[in-house]
Amino acid sequence: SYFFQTGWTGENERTFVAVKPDGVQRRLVGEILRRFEKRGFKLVGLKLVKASEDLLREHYWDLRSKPFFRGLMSYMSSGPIVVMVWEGLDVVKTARKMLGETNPADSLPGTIRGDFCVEVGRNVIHGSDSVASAQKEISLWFGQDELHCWEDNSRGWIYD
Ligand code: IDP
Ligand code: MG
Repeated sequence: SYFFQTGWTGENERTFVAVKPDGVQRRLVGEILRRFEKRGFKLVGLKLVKASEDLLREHYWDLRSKPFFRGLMSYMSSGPIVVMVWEGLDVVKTARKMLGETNPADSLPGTIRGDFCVEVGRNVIHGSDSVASAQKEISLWFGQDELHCWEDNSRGWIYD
């Protein structure tokens, strides 16, 4: 079906992850990619971008009335970010677990935020919070031609 081909369900669920400017500066891109790869998720989109204010405002639209919104905009536009799309079973929920809590102080060791940062305003990574947000964010940050379907040769060793 159309729904299945465009992939938002089962093994074809997708999520949007971004290494924020501090994560790029602190050379965490490889480490973060490695964690998602080794977990068994499939990389279907990846690029380094300098986000425009318009794009960031759209991305964080739900937070527009928060007191930290201006600071968040300047933080997120302070340097390039690495945006990626990962695919796999329950990837939205699992990615959020891998990231840790919004506030690094509440994030357990072993999570990305729990291992690599200390303050909420410099929490190194973004991950979609729901399948609906993931759909919105992927279409905001990626063109269709930038998302790649490929046959996973280790699929049978990752999925029963
Ligand atoms: P999330 O990134 O874990 O989904 P959200 O509540 O959606 O958390 O907030 C988006 C981003 O806004 C956070 O990742 C963080 O960078 C920033 N942020 C959230 N709360 C605060 C705050 O209290 N002070 C400063 N920045 C914040
Ligand atoms: Mg969020």
